[in-house]
Amino acid sequence: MGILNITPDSFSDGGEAMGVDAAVARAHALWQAGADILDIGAESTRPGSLPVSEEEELHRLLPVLEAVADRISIPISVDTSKAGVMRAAWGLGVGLFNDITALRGDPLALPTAAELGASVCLMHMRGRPRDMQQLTHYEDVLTEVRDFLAERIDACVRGGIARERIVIDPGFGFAKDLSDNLTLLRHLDALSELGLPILAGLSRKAMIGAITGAGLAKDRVMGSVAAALWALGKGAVILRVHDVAETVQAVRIWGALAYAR
Ligand code: 7PJ
Repeated sequence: MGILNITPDSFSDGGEAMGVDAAVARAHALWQAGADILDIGAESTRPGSLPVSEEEELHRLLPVLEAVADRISIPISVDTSKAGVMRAAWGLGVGLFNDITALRGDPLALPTAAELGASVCLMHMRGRPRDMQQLTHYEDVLTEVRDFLAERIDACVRGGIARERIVIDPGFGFAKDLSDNLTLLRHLDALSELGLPILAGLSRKAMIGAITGAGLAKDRVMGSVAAALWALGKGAVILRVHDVAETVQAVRIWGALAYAR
């Protein structure tokens, strides 16, 4: 899953607000580099970030979706918590919603995703991006994340979302310190008992910098690839990454070995 951030402030590729042409060019490049899914986000979710209005989110997102939809032929996911954004994006062919609040952020999100028949990615987080890094004290992070995801899966299924349409994600870096992230990654296979595909988002994150000393997000590519391969070995089937070409090359080697005799 290749990441396309169209926010002015996303932590690893931000700074420049992305215009439609630049966004389309990047989407195309991610596809050509071997992405199987494109994940487009118009609301920054990095630690400390503030929410944007639905109007602003749609204003950023819709022109890009319109331009991208008929230029690339891979499924598109939209990062959003808002039912209104889901509905508008669905109308433009988006089939997957990647919601860092696991459909808790907007009371209409779950019923809307159910009504549309959309697929959803449910991610573990405590609090909201603006305060989540004060909420990193766990008795047992693995059990808590697994129980949270189990509860959210139940809520979604009861609300009419088919199990087959749900992906789960431990939410690396979301209300977690380095040791929480390492515990979750080391034991990622513990989430396999929930019986759903696991997505891992490790790309360029602070934990990669903390371990390697790579202060700048753009210098964390090789560390991110290493972490992604570990995640694959522990059962992840979707890797959410900025550096698609590099990750695809590594995954090809991993796959050749995983399936060799
Ligand atoms: C994640 C995400 C993640 C899912 C972000 C970043 C911060 N969505 N959105 N999982 N991270 N599902 O890209 O570093 O880990 S935003």
